[in-house]
Amino acid sequence: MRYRFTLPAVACLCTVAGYMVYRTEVAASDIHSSASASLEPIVGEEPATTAAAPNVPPPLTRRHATKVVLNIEVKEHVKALADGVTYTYWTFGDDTPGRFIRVREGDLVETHFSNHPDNMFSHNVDFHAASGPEGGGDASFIAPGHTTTFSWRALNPGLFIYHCVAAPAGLHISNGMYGLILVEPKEGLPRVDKEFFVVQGEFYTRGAYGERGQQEFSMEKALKEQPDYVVFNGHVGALMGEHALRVKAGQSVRMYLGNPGPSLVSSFHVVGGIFNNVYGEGGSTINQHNVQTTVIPVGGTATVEMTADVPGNYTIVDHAMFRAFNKGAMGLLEVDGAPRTELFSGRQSEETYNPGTHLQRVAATMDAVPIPSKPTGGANEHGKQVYTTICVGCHQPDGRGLANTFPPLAQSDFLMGDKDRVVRVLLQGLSGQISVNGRIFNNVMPKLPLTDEDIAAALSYVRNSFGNTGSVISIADVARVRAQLDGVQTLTNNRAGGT
Ligand code: HEC
Ligand SMILES: [Cu+2]
Repeated sequence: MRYRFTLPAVACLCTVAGYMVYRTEVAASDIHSSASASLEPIVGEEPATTAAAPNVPPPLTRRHATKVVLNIEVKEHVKALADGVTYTYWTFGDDTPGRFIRVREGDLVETHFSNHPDNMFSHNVDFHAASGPEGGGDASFIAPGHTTTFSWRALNPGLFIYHCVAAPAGLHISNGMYGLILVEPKEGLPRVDKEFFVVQGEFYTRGAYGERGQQEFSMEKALKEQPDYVVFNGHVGALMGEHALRVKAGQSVRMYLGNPGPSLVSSFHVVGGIFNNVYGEGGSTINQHNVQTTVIPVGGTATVEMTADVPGNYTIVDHAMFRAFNKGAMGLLEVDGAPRTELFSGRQSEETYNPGTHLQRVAATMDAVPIPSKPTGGANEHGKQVYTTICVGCHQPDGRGLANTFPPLAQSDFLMGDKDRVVRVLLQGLSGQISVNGRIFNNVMPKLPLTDEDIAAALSYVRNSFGNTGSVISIADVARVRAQLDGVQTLTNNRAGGT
């Protein structure tokens, strides 16, 4: 209205009107001002179109804005977080994530929000798709046994998170209070063959990952942002096995991705796949093509489109790999179809390859390591020297070895058991399957260039280091075992040339 006063008095009414119309158009497309002239009229009313994870309701065919009636009921209930692990989830509807909601740009979303009387806590909902204080957080905040209604216009197209923002919001999100809402642009989205939605979220439990039984929320881990669980669609395995996402080769797939966090940014990746199109951060335009890994910010989304032409299993991960392999952030996209060997051959051949193994090379360099023939100090210091120059490369400075490769000497039942057997290992080398503390190792320890003094000192040292306490092994012990073995070819020699 103030423009009217800035215009010269001579300006005719039609000029004013024309200016006003022009201004309204700019506002509507660029910033969605609240100018009521830009709002489409609401025609009719219908229940909200929703679907449970990982399914997405079908595209809307409606070409006008309407009143969408959305009902959400909050529940606090025990559900399986992983096999044998339970957690008290707080959910929008029956499960985490809440249902995928699909509305059209311009729709009026009349939200009926109910907090079940069996619940213990007050809750609310913040729609990132809504423009207004707290996205409705304040308008919807209610105690158990209450229900509230508020309405908002879905003015901006895009993919949005909704979540509980009741204090402490991090706790309510950690407990599973989130979902996705798609505001389709007026003209709709390009059609694809399959649509899914995947929401990544964290769980902070007192017990470590996989610890059985009911798990309580750990505020300590939450404050450190160190979850034991990072999962897709609320549960370990929600997209695995019979719940894997299934498509046919060549079908176009759109995945709506969300990340309520509460703390970790997701590096979303489909192993073996490339995203042809990415709607970055879940906005309304494709802003990138041919993307390997897309980022989903905390409290944000991303929409990706891909087509897998080659059949097979495509693993879905947060590429921060320890989350994928050790905390649950893994799913599966199964692509059915006839082989496409012209695109991807699969394994074409396999033969043995032996340019000389690491162990053989280490053994070869051993000859070059000078080892004092006489102890420089007490037996223990000599033993320590042998250990830190020779044994350390494989058994590690802390004596703990390397998983599946070099057995531990720290608290090793093998080392602390039969003395003569241990002396034989040092005299001959060792190959074939052995068991150390119940774990199987099947590797080669080469025969090392050691004198009887070196062996006695080294074994006495390791049997009294890394938390071990045991009897010493004397030079006489080594000499006795050597005499017994006299003439026996070493295992290392037997193995030379590889198997
Ligand atoms: C080149 C790597 C390498 C070096 C160097 C090496 N080891 Fe080993 N060691 C092995 C491997 C591999 C095994 C297990 C062999 C198997 O699986 O059959 C082993 C097994 C052993 C075992 C029996 C299993 C256990 O954990 O108790 C003892 C004892 C042992 N080594 C002591 C030593 C000592 C002492 C030295 C230094 C003088 C040494 N090793 C140097 C690789 C090495
Ligand atoms: Cu809540």
